[in-house]
Amino acid sequence: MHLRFLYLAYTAGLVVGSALPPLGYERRVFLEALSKRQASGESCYSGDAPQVKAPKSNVWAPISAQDNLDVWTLLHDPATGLNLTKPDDATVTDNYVYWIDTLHTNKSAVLPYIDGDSPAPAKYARAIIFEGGKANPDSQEYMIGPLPVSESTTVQKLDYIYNGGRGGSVPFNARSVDGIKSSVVTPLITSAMSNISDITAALFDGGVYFGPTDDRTTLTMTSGTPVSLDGSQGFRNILFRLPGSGSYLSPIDFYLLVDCPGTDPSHHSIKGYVTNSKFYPDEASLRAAFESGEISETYFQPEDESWTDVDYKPELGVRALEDQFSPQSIELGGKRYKVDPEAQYVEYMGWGFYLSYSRTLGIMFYDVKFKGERILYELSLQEAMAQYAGNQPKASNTVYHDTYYSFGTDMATLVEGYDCPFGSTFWNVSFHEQNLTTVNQDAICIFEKDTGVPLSRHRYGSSGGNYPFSKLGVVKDSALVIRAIATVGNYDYMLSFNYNLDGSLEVEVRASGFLQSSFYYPDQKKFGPRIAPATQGSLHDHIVSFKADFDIIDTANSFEVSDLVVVNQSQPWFPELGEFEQFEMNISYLETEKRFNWAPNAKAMYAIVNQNKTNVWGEKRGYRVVPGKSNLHLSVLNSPWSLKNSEMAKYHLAVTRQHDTEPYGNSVQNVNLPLAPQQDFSKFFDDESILQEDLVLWFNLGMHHFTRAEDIPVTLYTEAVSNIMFAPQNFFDRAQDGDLLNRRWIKYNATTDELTFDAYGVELPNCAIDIPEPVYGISPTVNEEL
Ligand SMILES: *[C@@H]1O[C@H](CO)[C@@H](O)[C@H](O)[C@H]1NC(C)=O
Ligand SMILES: *[C@@H]1O[C@H](CO)[C@@H](O)[C@H](O)[C@H]1NC(C)=O
Ligand SMILES: *[C@@H]1O[C@H](CO)[C@@H](O)[C@H](O)[C@H]1NC(C)=O
Ligand SMILES: *[C@@H]1O[C@H](CO)[C@@H](O)[C@H](O)[C@H]1NC(C)=O
Ligand SMILES: *[C@@H]1O[C@H](CO)[C@@H](O)[C@H](O)[C@H]1NC(C)=O
Ligand SMILES: *[C@@H]1O[C@H](CO)[C@@H](O)[C@H](O)[C@H]1NC(C)=O
Ligand SMILES: *[C@@H]1O[C@H](CO)[C@@H](O)[C@H](O)[C@H]1NC(C)=O
Ligand SMILES: *[C@@H]1O[C@H](CO)[C@@H](O)[C@H](O)[C@H]1NC(C)=O
Ligand SMILES: *[C@@H]1O[C@H](CO)[C@@H](O)[C@H](O)[C@H]1NC(C)=O
Ligand SMILES: [Cu+2]
Repeated sequence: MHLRFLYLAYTAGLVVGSALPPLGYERRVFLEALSKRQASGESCYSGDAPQVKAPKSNVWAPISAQDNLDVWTLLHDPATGLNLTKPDDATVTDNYVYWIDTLHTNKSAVLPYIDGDSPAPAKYARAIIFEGGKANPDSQEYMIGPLPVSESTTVQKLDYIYNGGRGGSVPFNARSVDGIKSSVVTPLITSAMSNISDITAALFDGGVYFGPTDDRTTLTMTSGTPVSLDGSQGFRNILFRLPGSGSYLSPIDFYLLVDCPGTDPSHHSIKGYVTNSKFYPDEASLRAAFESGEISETYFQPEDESWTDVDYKPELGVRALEDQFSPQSIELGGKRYKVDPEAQYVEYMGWGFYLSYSRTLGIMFYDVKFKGERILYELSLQEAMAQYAGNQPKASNTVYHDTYYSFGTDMATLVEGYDCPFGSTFWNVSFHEQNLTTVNQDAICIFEKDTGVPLSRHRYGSSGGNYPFSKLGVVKDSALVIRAIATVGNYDYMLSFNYNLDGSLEVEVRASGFLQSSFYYPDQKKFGPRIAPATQGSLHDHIVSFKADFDIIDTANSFEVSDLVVVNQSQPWFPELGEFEQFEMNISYLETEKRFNWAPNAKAMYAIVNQNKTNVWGEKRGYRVVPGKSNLHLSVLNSPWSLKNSEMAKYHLAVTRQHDTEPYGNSVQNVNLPLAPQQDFSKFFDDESILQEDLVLWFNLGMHHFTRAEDIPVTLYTEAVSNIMFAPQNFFDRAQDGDLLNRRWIKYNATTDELTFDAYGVELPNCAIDIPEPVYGISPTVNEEL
């Protein structure tokens, strides 16, 4: 994977661009010059976060580059018996490693370590191996451990995390489409498209496709997922587009449907051609229609793709005062959080938690404690899915599961001051490709932000005099944010985890980046508006599924439902009213595992409580699940393209009992198996009791993407946002704001006209706001050397 960056330095209003110098010493010096911060001294621009030692080692941490290399070597050792070919030399009928990642550590092995004196659990890797060399070719997943590799390390099939019936085996037709698999189909596509190049050139303004490497080619192709329904068939539904960075917004009205099951291209065939909303089963019928003038095009994609760039557009003019620097959130008083970068551990205002990362799921949180008590064992993304709609063969069948595209590897460099505030702490993420480890620098940012609102306040009534109060208390609010942005092809998903001062925690997803758009058909506006000369914004759903393994103090938890019910009651002191309506809470506990939707009119409150732990008032201690923006589920529940492999997306909420064998809500190659899933989330619901058990809450964020012209050039983060909050519910005896010093307590004595302030010693820092030149902190991807 090679990324190219353009470094921009803004000097006295001039924009100076320079291409990234080549690797090595010069580039390092160049980067240092760019990222150099002002010598601290009197600057408010605080330095690195103070360090802390994590209480325990991070047993969830990703495997190291050395572990990856050792696992790679072990897998390729002939003695291991996997008969592997190096991927660079492999064909579709060889066995080769697709990827290696970290295997989730069993909770049952972790708890005795973090809560007791047991040794740290062993680390394991997982590896997906494409086994095209077998008589019945498939993809088989393995677990390799314990790590580091030693005499006792074994390579075993990784089956126990899958419930579809085939364990870690995925049929060839459903396995991920990598370059090796697609290269088998390319000659047929090239042949079919070359044969009709006169037709496509005439219809599409010179658009021709002679294959990916032919100089004459002026179109690019895309085919998404699924590429199979149950593994017994293989197909590609191909859409052609203009190439280049604006490709997602420049589709043309031409589709090629290919049947391509198995590894042998002699069994592949063209299913048909689609244009002008008509299906032509063979070239002859397409050619006849073309020659008789039945098909033609009215709309054409602009060739200049600059309209798709997210740069300043002079034709929109300049807004008054927009040439001035905008407000910034700056940690003026110095960093108020501590980190252990080695253990990827963070402490902030009573919070303490570990981070982990995987190539498929991105960032994950473990052992989340507030004021020393565990709230969550794990909080992690499980899937980012999208399903499209349209009357053409690309949009109507497209379902994406972004873990299939290794969502975590798409988390990359963040821009200081823009993606995250100036002065944020940046951490890298590393993942493995073959025997190498790639470091995406500065892919996670950590910062404390001013939320812009007070946490709490009250103005106590006036008793006369010159001020409208006798007392006034107001508490400053802030939050620690952990953020990453995954650019999965077209979309830039921003995940923010906000740890709040009051013990609440918010998960937020935003989406920017390109729509996967369609060609514009005037009679198909029910699938979305026209948003550019020849482009329709395709209606689609985004469902982003998360796992929240709550442990409210310990693992014996219950799911409490406080349902608001309206009842007719009479009260002896209002005899004149007879029976009258009131509302009250009907409090109950879910008895067995369940999937369900948010109650209409928000009339039910949900909380994870520990029935055996009460606060000083005798109330059960818990955390409430507070709905936020755009809490939704998938629109279509019975589509063949997402029938049984997308069960995690079909309800707002779900509660299950925690099991080591159910670590994930989805599996990474499930997208091509809608009718015969490798992992079927609905099977988690087998009526196990969930009263005072170890519970997992699964929840969905996302959006029904009603596309609009304002999605051009890219979707706006302001509107494409979804969130949820977890907040203490009788977890404490009172609000957790009493111990915050960043507050004002003002008293006014009207008799003496005396005003007294208390700032508790926290004064406005006397420092210069001395921000270094903007646009720093962009770091290149590096291949780690061992
Ligand atoms: C090993 O894989 C090759 C393909 O790479 C295959 O031709 C051969 O039959 C395999 N050997 C065994 C023993 O399975
Ligand atoms: C995790 O637990 C499952 C179920 O008990 C077991 O099959 C599996 O081997 C364990 N995984 C590891 C890495 O120990
Ligand atoms: C393209 O034309 C050649 C020559 O007529 C023919 O052999 C081949 O099958 C055609 N390709 C397709 C995919 O129809
Ligand atoms: C990020 O990676 C770079 C290159 O490997 C390294 O120099 C830097 O120290 C890393 N940053 C952190 C915070 O670990
Ligand atoms: C990784 O594999 C490549 C190709 O087989 C080889 O050239 C290179 O030396 C290997 N690197 C390491 C670190 O083993
Ligand atoms: C309460 O009683 C009134 C009068 O009989 C009736 O119209 C109303 O529907 C009742 N409300 C409920 C919640 O049962
Ligand atoms: C209270 O909830 C229980 C359990 O869900 C239900 O059986 C009962 O009918 C509810 N009572 C009222 C008044 O709604
Ligand atoms: C509460 O804890 C006690 C003692 O550990 C146990 O006997 C009891 O079953 C627990 N009750 C619930 C509701 O979990
Ligand atoms: C206001 O000040 C007067 C004079 O010092 C004092 O007697 C009175 O108690 C004060 N009132 C309050 C509310 O503190
Ligand atoms: Cu969208």
